[in-house]
Amino acid sequence: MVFVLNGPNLNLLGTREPAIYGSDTLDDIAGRLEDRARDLGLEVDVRQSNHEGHLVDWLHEAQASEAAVVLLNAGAFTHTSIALYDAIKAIRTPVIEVHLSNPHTRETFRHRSYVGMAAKGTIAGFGADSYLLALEAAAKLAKV
Ligand code: CA2
Repeated sequence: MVFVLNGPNLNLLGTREPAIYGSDTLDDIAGRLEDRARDLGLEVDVRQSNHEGHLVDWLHEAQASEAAVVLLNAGAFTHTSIALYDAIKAIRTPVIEVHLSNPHTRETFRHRSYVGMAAKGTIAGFGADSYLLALEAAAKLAKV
């Protein structure tokens, strides 16, 4: 199982700012991930929350349920959350940081990533394809 965890405001994807985030909704992305996961012999569990603690709980759940990998787009919590940094450090499950945009080409407050400091790796800047590329990396980590 691959957990695909999404943070604040990503429920609004596809409705605003398509120039930055693309026009796919999170449901569209989930559908593409499910299709590719099937081909790879994986399953995905795609979730979204606007609440930091839910993301922390789900990281713990990933470990407890022996998920193979977590893909994490923590939204703006990426740049603020020591709780997410600690949670990623606290679990053995590898976490791949995912972003639609490339935060390094944007405002300086997006250049620091607490998630990236703890994650196995980062894929950013490819729009919805960032998630698909991260799933390919997850398949290699899961050795399927
Ligand atoms: O590029 C990404 O995936 C981000 O994680 C998106 C976050 C942003 O704070 C990060 O720096 C980079 C913001 C998600 C906001 O999503 C929206 C969706 C539709 C309309 C407006 C915002």
